[in-house]
This record gives sequence, C-alpha cells and structure tokens, in this order.
Amino acid sequence: MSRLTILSTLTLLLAAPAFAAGSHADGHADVMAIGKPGDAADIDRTIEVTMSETDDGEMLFAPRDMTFTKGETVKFLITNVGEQEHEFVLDTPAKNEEHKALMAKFPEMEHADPNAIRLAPGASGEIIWTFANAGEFQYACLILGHYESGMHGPVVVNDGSSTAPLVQNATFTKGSVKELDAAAGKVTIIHEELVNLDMPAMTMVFRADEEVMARLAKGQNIEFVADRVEGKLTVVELK
Ligand SMILES: [Cu+2]
Repeated sequence: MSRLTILSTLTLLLAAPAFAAGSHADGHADVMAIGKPGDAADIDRTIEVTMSETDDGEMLFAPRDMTFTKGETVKFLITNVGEQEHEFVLDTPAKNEEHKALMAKFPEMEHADPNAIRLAPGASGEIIWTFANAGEFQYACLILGHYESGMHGPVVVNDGSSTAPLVQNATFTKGSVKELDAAAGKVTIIHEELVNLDMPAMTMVFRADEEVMARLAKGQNIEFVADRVEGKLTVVELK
C-alpha cells in the first residue's frame, strides 16, 4: 500500500466517525443530500417496508424500488420479518459505501442516526423522512455481508416539476369496496386485474393499515395498488 493510499484511507476512517458523532450529539442532523428527518404532521404517505431472508441465503427488502418526489415527507413503517437483525439506512450510495467499510472494521457499530434504524427479528419501527433534494439515493442494510446478499436498492427522488406519477412502478387498479372490517384491518375489494401481482379480476380480501382503512367506505369506487406485505396481500396505495 502506498503512503498516499494509507493516508487517504486514514482520512476516510477518521472523517466518517466524526460526522456520525456530530449528529448523535445534538439529535438534529444537518440536512443530508437525501433530506432530513420529517415531521409527523407533514406525512404525505406511508410506505411499508419489510426485511427478510430467503432459504437460499438471499436477504431482501420489499418493496424493491422506491420513488418519491422532492419535498415529499414519507413515513417508512419497517418490519423485520426475518430471523436475523437488519438495518434500514437511507443515504447516498457513496455514504452507504463509507459506512459499510466502517462497519466491516467495527462490526459492533450500531447506527443511531435519524436516517437509519436497526431492528431485531420480529421488531418494527419507523422513520419519517423528508426528501429535500431530487436525485438517486439508496436504501441499504450495512450489517456485515448483508448488502452483498441483496439488501440494498434504489431510492429515486424526482424533481417536483416533472409530471411523472408519484409511484412510477405501481399501476393503480380499479375496484369497489364490498366489505370493510376495520377492527381486523381487512377490506374486501371487487377488483380488476392486478397486473403487478399477475392476478385476474376477482373479489378478494386485502389487508390495509389504519390510514388506508380510514379512507375507505363500503360501496366506494377506488383506485388502488396492492402488494405482498409480510406474505399478505395488502392495499399499499390508494388514490
Ligand atoms: Cu441486514
């Protein structure tokens, strides 16, 4: 290793913890490239994120692609449905790479920054985040080996001036609400074909969280997005 390489490696290792310590000290991180902690009063939408492992050793986040609009405040409801500890870290790919190198050196390190959460198996938590800048960012789990096993993916923040829909990867499907069971968090929907799930038009029971449930009424015509959340078909978006 050349002297220059050693020096720049040292600089990297010294700079990163100083940055982390700064945001721990006062509890208010400066605005990062990806944005800043959001206010619960400003939440524009809620995204349910799950972390899991597959039998063949892959580690996954769902949904895989996340697309937001500059200025949007998002509540991430994150659940670890796996059997190992995982993290959800929002940052630039470069910052995640830096943190990953640090975690390889200090495996016991836990992130306590507002853009990250670490969850034990079965645990859930949330991050409320305001995306302050347009750009291509990343979510990742930086626990040793997890990133390489598949635990990272794109977070695209669109400039609000474009006319692109909020959810680029989701297709809204028409349906009507046949039954509601708010207490059980279940809604029966007579729906058209769900292209993303490869499911034909039919009448089916979906899960829905409280926020979605509160916006539904029996007999209502809706446009919605359904996806698998913790193995249950769930209404994840409602127009
Ligand atoms: Cu992980």
